[in-house]
Amino acid sequence: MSQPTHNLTKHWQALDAAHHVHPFSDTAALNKEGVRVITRAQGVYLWDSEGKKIIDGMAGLWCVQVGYGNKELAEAGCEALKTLPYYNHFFKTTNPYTAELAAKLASLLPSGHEHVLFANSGSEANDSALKLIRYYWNLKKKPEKKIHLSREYAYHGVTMAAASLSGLTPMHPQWDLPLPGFEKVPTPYWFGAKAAGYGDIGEDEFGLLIAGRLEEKILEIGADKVASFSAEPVHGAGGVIFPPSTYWKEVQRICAKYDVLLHLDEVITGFGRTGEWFGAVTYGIAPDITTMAKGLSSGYQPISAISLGTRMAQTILHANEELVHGYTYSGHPVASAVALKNLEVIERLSLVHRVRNEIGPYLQRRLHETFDDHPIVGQVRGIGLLAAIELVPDRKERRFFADTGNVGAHCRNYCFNSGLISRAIRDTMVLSPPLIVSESEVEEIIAKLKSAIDNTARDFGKLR
Ligand code: PXG
Repeated sequence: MSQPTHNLTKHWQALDAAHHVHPFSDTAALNKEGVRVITRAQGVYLWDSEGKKIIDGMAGLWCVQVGYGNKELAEAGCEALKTLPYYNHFFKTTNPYTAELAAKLASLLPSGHEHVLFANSGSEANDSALKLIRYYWNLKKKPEKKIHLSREYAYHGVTMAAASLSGLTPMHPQWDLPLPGFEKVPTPYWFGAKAAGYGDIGEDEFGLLIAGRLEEKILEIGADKVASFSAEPVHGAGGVIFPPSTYWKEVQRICAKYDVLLHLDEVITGFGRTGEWFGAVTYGIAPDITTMAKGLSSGYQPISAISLGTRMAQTILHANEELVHGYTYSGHPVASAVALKNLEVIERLSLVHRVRNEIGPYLQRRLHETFDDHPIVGQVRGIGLLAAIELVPDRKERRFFADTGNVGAHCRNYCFNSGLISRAIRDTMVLSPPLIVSESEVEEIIAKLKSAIDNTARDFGKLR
């Protein structure tokens, strides 16, 4: 595989076209275009089957915290595969890797979160969290508290419940979702506020106003019927949207006032992405339940977790009955071993500190220096190693391009052709590089993005 040939590319493309249905893709259209075959990766770089080198500004799907090709993680997985390739936790059993991982997570999580359950993906974690929330209210003898609130623009995954929880509307019609019992509230997307008809409102004021919409929704439904409010500390796939400084405090006040459980989806924001171990710390949030995946194993193995805060743990762990839930692969030994090693590596390399104090501020500063005055950039925003650049027709106005997504897709194609992976969400270019990215690699990402945005501006008549 180290010297891929054109013939092999065609071979893999043909097999894939004949048999593989791709996630979030029009597979028939993709097959006409020809799928890209990624064959190896090292550090922040990927190589395709034609030998093209690509810098990964997205850490895979927001998950490869320690970068690709980390030998320690590979060896930890290999060792577990040889020692205990599989066993489950159903029959009065545990294994050393999973027990140690649970304890390690308890030491890193926000205070009060001492207990974790394991699953295999972010979607499963969120699905499990909703079940645990329902169970909690049943145990509390408030079975009528069953409505799950979440936000527009939220991405929480694709199972029936996680997709119902998600607020990205294209995720629903194909599957007759959301299920009954899922309701949405607006999100404090300040950059879009003017276009959405909120006028020239300040960011902090907007944060309070939108938090107030949560309160209105709870009152409209009746607090006695609302089970939970789910949210990402920062929206990821919905467009890398950061909360105004007023927002989370007010949301927590409202949840406490109406006895609504707060479920924090840390699938993207966990494990250093925002410069703390968890987004809860960055934004001062005390959740009742959290879900995590992705960076937990740096994506090297499929594993996710759900942590219970004191209140939920005390109730659920003292129910004096069996918890009728769990997956064949909950706390898989190989995935647990890799996740455990991943957390050890993140700690030993001080990656969280590095994101908060060094490489995160460096990335943010360079993005501002490069794009603040660009004719088609309306806003540069970010924290840690998470950033977004809003492409707009006029940089002075918070207004979007008419044909949403077209300019973003155009820019993303330029990025890819120059060997950079950046995501376009609508017309927002987003970055979420591995936490080990160096300053010179940040410069490479920014130079390629700059050239892609310049070319895009030229093509749309905004730059000569
Ligand atoms: N919660 C959040 C916040 C996520 O970002 C999930 C849950 C679901 O995780 P799983 O492991 O079930 O995929 C996610 C996943 C994108 C993209 O295009 C983002 C995700 C997944 C796939 C694509 O940005 N996030």
